[in-house]
Amino acid sequence: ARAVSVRNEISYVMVKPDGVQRGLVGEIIGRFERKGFKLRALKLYSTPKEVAEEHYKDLSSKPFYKDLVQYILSGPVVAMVWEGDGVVASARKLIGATNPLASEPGTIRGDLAIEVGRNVIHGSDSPDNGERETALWFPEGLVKWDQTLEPWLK
Ligand code: RTP
Repeated sequence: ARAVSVRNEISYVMVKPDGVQRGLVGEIIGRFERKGFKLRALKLYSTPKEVAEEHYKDLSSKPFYKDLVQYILSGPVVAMVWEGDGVVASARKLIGATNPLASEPGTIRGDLAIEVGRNVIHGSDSPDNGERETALWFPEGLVKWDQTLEPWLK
């Protein structure tokens, strides 16, 4: 039997409204699936203003804060939680640098975006924030499922 991992790291990952509007949801989810992370929660979500403000509260003194909140509220997002060893740092690598013009080709932003204010995706920047953001966006909790019980998944 395979050893059970002692780490249950999770990252809160969100396709932002521009990614949903541009039809990039499948492309983005596919990259996380192919990497091998485990999906623990997923919803198309019309974000409440308080949730957007709380999510970005550390940026509330920045000049772009108001535009940022307005952008997140401009349409539905696809909210997700991905689990796996090292998922937070790995998701940040898959996503690429904040400014899409500086993101490496091969990353989500490097391949799919141009503007920092429309950079299609969010990923938690630390395991603690992965937990905190997950609690904020999924107060209903995560879905429990065990891949090892499903041999056709590997
Ligand atoms: P995220 O949290 O969305 O993954 O982004 P990040 O850590 O790479 O970047 P952060 O500095 O935390 O900024 C959060 C989001 O704010 C928007 N932003 N706009 N107009 C601007 O100069 C500017 N700078 C940041 C981006 O949507 C960024 O992802």
